[in-house]
Amino acid sequence: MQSETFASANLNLSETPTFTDLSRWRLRVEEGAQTWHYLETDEECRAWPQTFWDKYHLGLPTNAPELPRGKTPLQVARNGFEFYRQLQTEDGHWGGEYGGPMFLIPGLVIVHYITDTPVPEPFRLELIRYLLNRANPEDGGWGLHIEGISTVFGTACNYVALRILGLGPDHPAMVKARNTLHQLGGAAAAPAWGKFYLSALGVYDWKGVNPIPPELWCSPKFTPFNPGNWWVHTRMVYLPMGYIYALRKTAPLTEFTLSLREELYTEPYDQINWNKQRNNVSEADLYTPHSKLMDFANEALTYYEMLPSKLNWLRSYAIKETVEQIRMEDENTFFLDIGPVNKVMNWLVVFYHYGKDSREFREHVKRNLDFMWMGPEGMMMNGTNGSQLWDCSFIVQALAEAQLADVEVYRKHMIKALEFMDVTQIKRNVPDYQRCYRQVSKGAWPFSTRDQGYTVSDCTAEGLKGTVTLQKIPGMPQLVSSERLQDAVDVLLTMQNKDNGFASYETIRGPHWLELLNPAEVFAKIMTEYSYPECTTAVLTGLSSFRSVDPKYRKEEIDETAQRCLQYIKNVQGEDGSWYGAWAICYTYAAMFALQSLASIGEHYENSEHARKGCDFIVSMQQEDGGWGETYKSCETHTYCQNPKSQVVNTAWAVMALLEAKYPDEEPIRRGVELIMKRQQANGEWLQESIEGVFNKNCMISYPNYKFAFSIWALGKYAKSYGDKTLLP
Ligand code: LAN
Repeated sequence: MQSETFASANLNLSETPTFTDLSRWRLRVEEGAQTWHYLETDEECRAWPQTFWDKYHLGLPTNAPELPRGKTPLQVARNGFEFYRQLQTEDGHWGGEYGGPMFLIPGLVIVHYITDTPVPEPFRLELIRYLLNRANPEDGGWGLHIEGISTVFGTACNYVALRILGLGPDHPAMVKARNTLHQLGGAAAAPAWGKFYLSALGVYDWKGVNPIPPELWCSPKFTPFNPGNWWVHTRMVYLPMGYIYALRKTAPLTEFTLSLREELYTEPYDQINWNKQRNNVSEADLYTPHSKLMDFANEALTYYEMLPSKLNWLRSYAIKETVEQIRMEDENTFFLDIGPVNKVMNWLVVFYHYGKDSREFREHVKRNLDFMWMGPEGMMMNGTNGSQLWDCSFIVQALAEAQLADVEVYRKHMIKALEFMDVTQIKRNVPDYQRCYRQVSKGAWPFSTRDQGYTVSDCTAEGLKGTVTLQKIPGMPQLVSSERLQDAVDVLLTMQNKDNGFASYETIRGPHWLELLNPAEVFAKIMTEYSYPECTTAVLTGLSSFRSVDPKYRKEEIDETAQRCLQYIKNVQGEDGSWYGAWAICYTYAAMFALQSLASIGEHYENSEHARKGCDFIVSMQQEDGGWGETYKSCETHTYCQNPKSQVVNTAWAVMALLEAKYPDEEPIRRGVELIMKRQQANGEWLQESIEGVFNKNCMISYPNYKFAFSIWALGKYAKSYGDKTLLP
């Protein structure tokens, strides 16, 4: 048994510790990278005072001044920016939490434990605060995301995380969570990724985990089984998982993990029939059941894993390839990796492969910080290293629409934003990019920061639009040259799919039947790329914005691409006139994009069947109070689900959709606009409402900046169509 070195796991606190002093936290930003720092002394605090945005994000009083009440849409938009401009950080972007998923902190904390890397004390305390705050009040468990019902994945993993962070089994929150966990079937019924984390920690048996063969990386590039043909997030998660699984890496047993083995299960650990657990997934968790094909493949591979004479040379070769792919991913992203899941798993592989004294290990520890976000409820782990570029592109377009971008007092904000666009554009293809299955990236914009460096189709398009918008403001510096705008177009033109749409990071490489081999159980549509109305519209409008400043460059190709985008949009409209949104909630989000696509070629309510049906669908969902509100259930169930309370963000999307389509009746639009106006606070802000975003159908994610960008945008758009009328007394 290993010596008990991991300090906090032995604290066994039965009472909640005292959390940190929020007035000592500071956000540091550098070219978009966001890291939170805790200042220990008063002297340090005086030398580095809290900024407005520090206080805002921490939920401390900001003393933002009350503004004269806005009565017209543009006055309200301006008040909105009067508040929001105070949140722009010195590197030009708007920060914000990017939480939602509840399976990120456990991965991080478990790898801290396995690698015996202490969690810095203020972070440890605040992680505890966050997890306690995010437990579901009724049953004390956790879900897949912050608004979801308690699941085994959420409850088992966050229970373990809190235990590692220092809470003892007798802490009331642990007792409550454990009861819920046992009622759900105990940790044995965790879905695949939960089984993986728990096995790596040594509190689940690898025999209970369906095989994760790294050999797939050796399959020929042209076959669907080569992970290079899968959706990039899925392949990047299964890459390090394959290494850990193939070598059955497990932390040495300690008193602590022995105790967890007793706490997590409904029967004695030694009596569990592990082979039977491979397909045991709690009903609360299960979203995508295994196909027959998947079950068959798992049986065959399990049998193969038991053979002493399995192809060991192939396995060694596969592990070598895995290590090489991980090395490239780490180096190419400056150890940020594509997202928080593979980030911590790669860190674990680096621990086993290169050791704790390696440069790779140290770099990983350093860049963990980029994912941590501090808020009033404690510290969370973000779904990416932020949403910097994405949010910045939206707000500048919104300001242009609301006639605020060229207001002299806001010039300094616009210059800062442009500087941020400039540094964030990706200037290179990663070395040997085809060897690591990467899309071209020179000229693209990423979702978050340049270091992360992954091309995303719609981020490139929004970045392009944002940049063009800013550089069109009279007197602005032209920081991004026309060659660099052309580079962005070059990237986009490589990304159209055969079905005419645009996907997220790459073109669709593998066949969609690969979904039959989706092993994740809690997510859907993750095996390949798909085309999306959101991404397709963004590219279409991005190209047209480019054309407004450079009409000649690759003109024919751009024309043809745009035509095909429209065909795609029309093709994927539902019978009822709706479009399904894959990246935010849900039908209102997609309608805004799709109707914008149609409008770009002059198809509106009066002259287009598609636009008419699209509008009628949206109008039919308007709520009594004039707003729109969908819940995340829309995404899960593929039917519009009303949120009992209308939402500012859904309302803004619906209003923009109807305005794009030139919906002939002003009344429903005006009522939506009035709702957005009424929800504004005296200091110009809008308050956080329900969660806005989604991925993989079933997991929600927060976009707190949307309430500013889309409200301002919708108000501006309304004023453009109907004039800046007095709507509020
Ligand atoms: C994101 C966030 C942004 C999002 C948009 C740009 C909005 C979208 O239009 C394209 C897809 C993209 C880039 C996207 C893909 C999936 C992400 C990265 C996320 C939803 C944020 C978190 C999620 C990632 C997969 C979370 C980690 C979980 C795994 C299942 C690996």
